[in-house]
Amino acid sequence: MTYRPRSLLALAILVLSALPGAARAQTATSPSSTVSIEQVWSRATPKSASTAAIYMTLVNKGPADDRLIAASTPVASIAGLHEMTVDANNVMKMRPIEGGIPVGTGGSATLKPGGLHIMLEGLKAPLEAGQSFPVTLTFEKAGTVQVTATVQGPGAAAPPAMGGMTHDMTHDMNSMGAAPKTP
Ligand SMILES: [Cu+2]
Repeated sequence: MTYRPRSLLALAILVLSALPGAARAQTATSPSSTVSIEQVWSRATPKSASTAAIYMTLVNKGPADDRLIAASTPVASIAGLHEMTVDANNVMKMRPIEGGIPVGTGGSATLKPGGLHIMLEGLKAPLEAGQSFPVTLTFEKAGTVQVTATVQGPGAAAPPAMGGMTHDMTHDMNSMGAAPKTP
């Protein structure tokens, strides 16, 4: 288990923010947390888009089950927990997840295109490839964790470190525009 003192994390954030073009750490662990967050990424959006999605992998190395219950980011007015499902007519739909995204002890949960994602609505500006932005995650037990999402190209199916994935389920938030929402 890794332990990162808060001051070291703060220093890392300072250093990283001073190097906008440099490679960024993609793993974050809350000082008191046992959930680590890996590969936080999003996709570039066209200028007219008001929605986007954030993907990541949550790994629970702690002794107790936990769940992601909320998210927020300054780049959008709403960040909701969504899942993508395929109905009986083979139509993909997404809906808010009631009760959050569970991450069992010793387990992990992957948010990825075509599945679980953090839905951004009310984007304040288009997301551009190469850009990064802060995301605050709230876990039932691990509490609040700050992570940084990096923006990949518009059609990216996975973050570069995981390259070579063959199935992009094309949950294309950009073309969905004003997608129907479940009240
Ligand atoms: Cu969604």
